[in-house]
Amino acid sequence: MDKQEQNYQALGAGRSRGDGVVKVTGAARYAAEYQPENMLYGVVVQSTIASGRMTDIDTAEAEQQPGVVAIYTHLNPLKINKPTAIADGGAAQSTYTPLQDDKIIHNGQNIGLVVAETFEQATWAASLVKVRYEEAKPLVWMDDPAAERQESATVEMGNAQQAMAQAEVKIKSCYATPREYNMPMEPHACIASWQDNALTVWEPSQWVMGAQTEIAEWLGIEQQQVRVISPYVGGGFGSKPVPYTHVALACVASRALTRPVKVALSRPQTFTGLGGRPATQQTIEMGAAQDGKLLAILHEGLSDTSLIDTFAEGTNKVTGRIYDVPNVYSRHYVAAINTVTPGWMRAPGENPSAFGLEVAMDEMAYALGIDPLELRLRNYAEQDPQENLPWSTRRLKEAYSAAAEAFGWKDRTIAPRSMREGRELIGWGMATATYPVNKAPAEARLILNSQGELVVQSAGADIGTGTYTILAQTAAEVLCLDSTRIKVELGDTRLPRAGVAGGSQLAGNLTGAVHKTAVALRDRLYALAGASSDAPFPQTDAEQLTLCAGGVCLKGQPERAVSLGDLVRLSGEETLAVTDGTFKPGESAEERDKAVHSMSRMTTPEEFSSHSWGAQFVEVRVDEDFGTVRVRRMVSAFDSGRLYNPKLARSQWIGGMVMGLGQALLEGGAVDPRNARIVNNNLADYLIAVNADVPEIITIDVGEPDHHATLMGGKAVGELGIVGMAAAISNAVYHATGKRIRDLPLSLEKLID
Ligand code: MCN
Ligand code: MOS
Repeated sequence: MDKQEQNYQALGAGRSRGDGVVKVTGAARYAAEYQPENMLYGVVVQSTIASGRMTDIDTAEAEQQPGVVAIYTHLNPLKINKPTAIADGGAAQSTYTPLQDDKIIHNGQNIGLVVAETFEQATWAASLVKVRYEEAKPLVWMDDPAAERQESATVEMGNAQQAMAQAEVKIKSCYATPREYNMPMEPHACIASWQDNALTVWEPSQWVMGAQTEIAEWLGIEQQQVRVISPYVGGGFGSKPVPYTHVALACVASRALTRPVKVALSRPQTFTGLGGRPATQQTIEMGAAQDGKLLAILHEGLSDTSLIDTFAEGTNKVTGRIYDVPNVYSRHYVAAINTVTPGWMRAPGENPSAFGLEVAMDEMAYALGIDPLELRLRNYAEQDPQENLPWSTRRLKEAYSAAAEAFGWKDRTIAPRSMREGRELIGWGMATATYPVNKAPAEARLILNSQGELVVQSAGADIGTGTYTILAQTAAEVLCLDSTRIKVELGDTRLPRAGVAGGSQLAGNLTGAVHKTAVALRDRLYALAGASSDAPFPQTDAEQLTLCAGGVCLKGQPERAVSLGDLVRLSGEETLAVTDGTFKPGESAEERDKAVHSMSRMTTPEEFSSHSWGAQFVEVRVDEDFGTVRVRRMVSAFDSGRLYNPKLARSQWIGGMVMGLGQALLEGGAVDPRNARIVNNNLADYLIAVNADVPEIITIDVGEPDHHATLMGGKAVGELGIVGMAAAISNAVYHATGKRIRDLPLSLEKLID
């Protein structure tokens, strides 16, 4: 990049967030902050048992309260159609439809909606709704033999049973993670407004076109009748890929009452109004030769799901992928219990899968008496062992050595409890992180006006990640404009087609789409500058033209540039708009729609195996008397390919690492065994990491552009940082204390037990 390009703050520059100022000044409007006229407030009623049926709902007293407009239950239902699940080509994570019958399948199930003139009136009236139940014994735990099991994913390589029998050194352990909750700052809240046979929904969304699909299905209307608006999202972490049932209730109520209806879940209601990461259990048996060569893995995992939907938290997503293990036999099962359908949470699958595998690697290192990093290097996979494909790029060795060096790993003494300072036991642990590169086509529109101002549009979301910023940077790179002056518009179904901000792929998908569109716009500008006889550069080929700061000029003659605004004026229009992207030319509108309204086109690169990689090191200090664990240092080196914006990529990586710290030490839904109710359903009792828990964090970028992975050379960023953290911390706690804790969180009582 030359000096001049750097001034454009183009792709690759570490500029600050374009949406930063509106967010910190409060000018950015979130879904529930819109104020359509004549709005009503809906409050959701949730069940207080986990299993059985409702025998009666008494709403008489509630109906008489001031301001109450309507109360909907299964006794006077509004019709909600069953949506198509993501797995079946739809967009729903849960297919539960409230109000349609008397069945109770989980505690905290949305069973009714109270609508009133004010939020307070609706809240009060909802508290007076009396539900009578016929209660059945709930299935609370996934290992209950009565819970129906389904096999969901199998990985089979070589002959693991046989190889295991011959292995000289073996370990076998069970690992567990509890139900975890995404807990974004912005709780789930939407406004639905039915007017003139069409519905507008302000809904915080990682995927507005998915929301459009599901809402249209619920209401039995055309997708075009639904507009979803979501310019800003106060975090999702996987909990806002698609709308949940409170949104269905808001939409049908608005249609029935022909007034806008706002429904905001209270924080406790978000614990059961939608899922979180399901609980997992896995058993890993690992066999190696004395020299540390891994020979076999036998693995069986389980995660919980609801009685009506299959959501698998694949505990074997990384089991056969990271190391060169010739023999792997791994199965993952789901068990159906009385819970809300669980869903995505940052690195679904990869995260618990890596927790098991990476703690097992540490256990194997100790069984062999080999340094844990050395063991990983001895089993380095030079190609993808599971797919038998070459890596597109894999700078994991570089990540190991850069992070180990920055951390000072060589000074570690291997024996547990061998490092201490005063009363504090010191533990150093490490783990590997990985996340795949996913891809899907997308579109963008670029609009240039006669003042030379550029707007970039896409339906894709910015959930706090940096989409606004990197799309301006992409256009800036092609068009030689200052990216900080380019306006970006996102998160609206009226904007050009885009898929989900999930699976850490949107940055790659949208930078690709904007790049292609910017090139198309540049070609239009060259044509305007040189095509006709009265053009600024009459009868000049595009090859002779170039872009220079704010204009088009002949190559080598930047002093005689024609401004972009003037070129727009030459076109005879006020603006020049170009829509393009990464769909194959000639693909029909229907095919394009299907691609972004479902996940049918989400793929991974074909000829190569493409993943991001990371090496994560931590230091913990454990108070020997009290058992308290503090993470003192976190050092991670990552290979995410080319970084579109190193400042924002670091922000993503450290966000993942902090979330992983919370997962390791604090997080876990506490389930009441009597009634399958989540007891700690609020942010006072459901603990997540806060600033005081977070130490110095060092991140190191070891990536290189990977054009086999994506058009612009970047790989996944958003979920990578969380993947290895819990294992690294667990391993560090073992090193400090000699105590191996295999079920998260690593809470105090488990340590002093
Ligand atoms: N980036 C980059 N270079 C790359 C790739 C990405 O600089 N090669 C930076 C960009 O700033 C980009 C961001 O990283 O905007 C994330 O890019 P990507 O990895 O493609 O992830 P998505 O845009 O698809 O975002 C979703 C991802 C997921 S799946 C979860 S879960 C998650 C995450 O992002 N939830 C988040 N990060 C989050 N960050 C915030 N603040 N809030 C959430 O809810
Ligand atoms: Mo992220 S959990 O894939 O939305």
